[in-house]
Amino acid sequence: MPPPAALWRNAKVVTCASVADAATAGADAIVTVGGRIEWVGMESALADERRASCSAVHNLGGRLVTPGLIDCHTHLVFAGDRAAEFAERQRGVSYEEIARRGGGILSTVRATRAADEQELYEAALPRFESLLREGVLALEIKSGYGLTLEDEARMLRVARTLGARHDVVVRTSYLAAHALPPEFAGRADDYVRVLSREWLPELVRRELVDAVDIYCDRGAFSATQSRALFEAAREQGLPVRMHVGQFADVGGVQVAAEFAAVSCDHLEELAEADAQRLAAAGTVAVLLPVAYYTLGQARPPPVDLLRRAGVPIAVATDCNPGTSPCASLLLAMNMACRLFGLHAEEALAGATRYAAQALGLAPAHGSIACGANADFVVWDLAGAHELGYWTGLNRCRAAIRRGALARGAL
Ligand code: DI6
Ligand code: FE
Repeated sequence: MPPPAALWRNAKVVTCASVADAATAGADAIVTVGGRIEWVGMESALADERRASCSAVHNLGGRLVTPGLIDCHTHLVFAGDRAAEFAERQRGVSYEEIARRGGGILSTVRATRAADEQELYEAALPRFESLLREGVLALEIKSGYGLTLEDEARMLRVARTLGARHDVVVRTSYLAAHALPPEFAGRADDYVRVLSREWLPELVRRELVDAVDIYCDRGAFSATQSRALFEAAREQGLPVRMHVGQFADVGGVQVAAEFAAVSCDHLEELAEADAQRLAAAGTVAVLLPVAYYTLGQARPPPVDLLRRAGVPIAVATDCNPGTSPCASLLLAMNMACRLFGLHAEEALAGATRYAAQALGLAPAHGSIACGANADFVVWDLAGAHELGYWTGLNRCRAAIRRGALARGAL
């Protein structure tokens, strides 16, 4: 017997197949079969035969439908919090100064190392669920607060468990190159060698790593160290990505482009020639406006330069305890519009189509198209431009995952 087909009708379907397709509804009906989208278009053009094959018909009441949202950059697995540092920063101490004193990332490393797997899972769960309530159906989760083989492995296992228990697509990124752990103080090159040559192959063997990331910036790792890591990633056949240009341009983008990185994230500091390099390499620029906002940075990423160069732009939460204590992708979209000047459709495409590309999930995810997974969201909103307009108001009505209702009600 063929799998059952369903017709989802009377909808404003914003397909997000491109930025232009994230602006307005290009269809009013979807046919799903066995967890995939078999057809999308105007119902008036639906062939009688195909309509007759649909054993279920869902009337969506004229509501907005978008692809499932995708948060392509999170550090949501960690223990503890850094609220005290937030208070310190309010009194004028800088993020980089706090990090130099052994606070910052290393303070979360201490808390995360002290937490067992169950504690880490329970700490991450509210953040994870907050994203799901907003219609997030796929997300990336990084390691990077363990900084030993087994502590990184534990973070990555928790990420896998979150995805499996909630039927959400989770892609992991190995970010041991996040900060220099105290055991390696003064020996950054040694640390990069160990995490690249010893830990990475072992974590790949345990099937815990989908991509490799590095924090390449002033006060973090260098372009040369990034190259060493990326060579090891290439030997493992893994895609690479890079936190780069958050505070300073230390030459990371050139290395990222050379390795055809799937994404470069932050990019507040980006040279014109490097924007061209990203475009030529097919690398997605992942903008993280909540981190920019939390740190009160002065210079936004050069969005116009990215547009002119033709670099695909994604938007993500960067959910982390230091610079982005935020578990709302809708808020990140709002801030991408208000603080970085993204257009509404660019923010939506950035949280669907291009987020999927950054995670290697396109074209199966991130757009409503024939052959894609039937993962989409029904909103109590009149149009896609309203998604990044509201703050503190979540109008996600229902999430459909692989053609079945996963959350909410129709
Ligand atoms: N992502 C990161 O990994 C660092 N900044 C960012 O945007 C910092 C994370 C942290 O402070 O814990
Ligand atoms: Fe980050």
